[in-house]
Amino acid sequence: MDCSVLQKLRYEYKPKLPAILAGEAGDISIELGEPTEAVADAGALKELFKATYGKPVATFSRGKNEKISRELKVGVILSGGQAPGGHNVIAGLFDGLKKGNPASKLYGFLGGPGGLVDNKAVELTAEKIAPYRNTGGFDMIGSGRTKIETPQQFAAALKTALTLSLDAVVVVGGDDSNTNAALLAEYFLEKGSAIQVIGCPKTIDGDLKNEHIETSFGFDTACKTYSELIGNIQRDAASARKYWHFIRLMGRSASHITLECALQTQPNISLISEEVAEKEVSLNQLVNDICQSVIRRAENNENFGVILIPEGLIEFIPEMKKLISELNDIMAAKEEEFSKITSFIDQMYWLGKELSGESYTLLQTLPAEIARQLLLDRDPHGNVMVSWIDTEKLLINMVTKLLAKFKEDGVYKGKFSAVGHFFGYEGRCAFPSNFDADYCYALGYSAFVLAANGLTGYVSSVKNLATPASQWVAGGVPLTMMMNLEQRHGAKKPVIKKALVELEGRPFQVFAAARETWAVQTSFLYPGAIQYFGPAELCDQASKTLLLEKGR
Ligand code: FBP
Repeated sequence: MDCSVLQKLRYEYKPKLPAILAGEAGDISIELGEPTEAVADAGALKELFKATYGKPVATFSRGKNEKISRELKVGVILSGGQAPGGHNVIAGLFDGLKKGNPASKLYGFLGGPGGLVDNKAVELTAEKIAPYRNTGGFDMIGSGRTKIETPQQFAAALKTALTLSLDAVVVVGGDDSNTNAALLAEYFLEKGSAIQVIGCPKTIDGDLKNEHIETSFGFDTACKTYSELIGNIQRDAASARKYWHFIRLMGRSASHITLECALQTQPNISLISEEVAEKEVSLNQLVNDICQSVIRRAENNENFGVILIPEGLIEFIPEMKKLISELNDIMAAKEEEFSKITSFIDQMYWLGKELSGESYTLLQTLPAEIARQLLLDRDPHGNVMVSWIDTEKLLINMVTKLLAKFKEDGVYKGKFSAVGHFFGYEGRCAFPSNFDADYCYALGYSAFVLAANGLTGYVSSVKNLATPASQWVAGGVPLTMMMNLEQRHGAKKPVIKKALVELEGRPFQVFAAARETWAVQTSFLYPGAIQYFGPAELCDQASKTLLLEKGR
């Protein structure tokens, strides 16, 4: 098979493992802590998860453990958006299984959770896995966003697992997919089946994190990739001195990616959605703030700059949030009726009768292109597809108009020309950084240990990530511990609580302390491309967010 030089060298890379996982497989035992509680809504969740609620946190320690050498059959699913390192989760899981017992088997479900429902699986062998080790992408088995939610889908999933005589299913996914894993674990037990379900924390968005999950995999690589691109644009902007670049970054609701990229590259402005919500900043205020930075830089003859915009921003601007939430509820309740209205004008007319007066007026004042994007389909979990909304264009449009007005009033004398960008897919399948390659391999390996020990309703956890990999701490966290009830599709549903940017947290505080300066003075940093081979301080560094959160 043809491959690039980097591909070849990455196939040979040996991920670094926590010391506990690097030794003999049979030498890993499990310590269980105290029963746990959900982050909120404990009573309701106890009712919904009768069999799996409140399990203890599991930590691995040294000790003989015969369960590790059990012959196992495990199925693995890659769920949701791609994130660098998914292939290494599979490689770590596979290597663990084979080390435990060479007769154990791993199956990959094709195309995401739908593969489990429809029984589309392939056996994953050493030969199949070899060309994917330490590479980006999810193409080994594909991914999908099917949500297992109907009784028929749950029954079909169980049927597939029984047909393949599986001992466990490992779901590699974000908050929604791990919520699905928790529901599946509960369902299997409820139906009297011992088939276990174990999750793995994936998502470039970085919003699946808590005390036990220090980061989701893929965040590190995606942010480093975007930061390389932002740095390149900053150098172009500082060379040409004629454009303001508005760069929207993926990340769904949370602004972790934008904050991390801001810390890595020091652009002029970085909008943080969580702060916009907290301070109830209106769209007009936001636009005015951007204009003030443009004006002050123009006074220094710097008619260029870079602005980072989190893709979820629009959902956090108070008046937009209200509009989107009304639209979500209306579309959940009257999906069929709405889907029959085909023209945009008719859709707007219909919404005039459904939305509150305030929200309808706002919808009408938005550029038609943005209004149209807000009315597009929701994802299977009921979320508005924020990656389809061109917020950077909306801001460029509004900033251009306001600056023209300031010019008329004689307040602004500079030149303003803007270029919009959206970075998302560029970062999701990059070769995983050493951090992600090591972390994912360890997550996969830990998932094997959890499976061998018969645990279900757990997510694989590897902690202490700000230290060298040998000091990482591996174990499992009960999924119900991370859950609460939230409004989805017009009803309260159990979901894993998304971790948004904490304004009191160190990453935001460090950024906030410097941003006034960055807004006016050109303070750009140029991180360059991810380095895979070389000294540890260049190649193995975790994200700034993680290091700051861990007090480094
Ligand atoms: P996950 O939450 O599934 O990991 O997805 C992450 C993400 O990349 C978001 O940042 C983005 O909004 C979304 O996926 C885009 O979805 P799609 O790949 O379906 O276009």
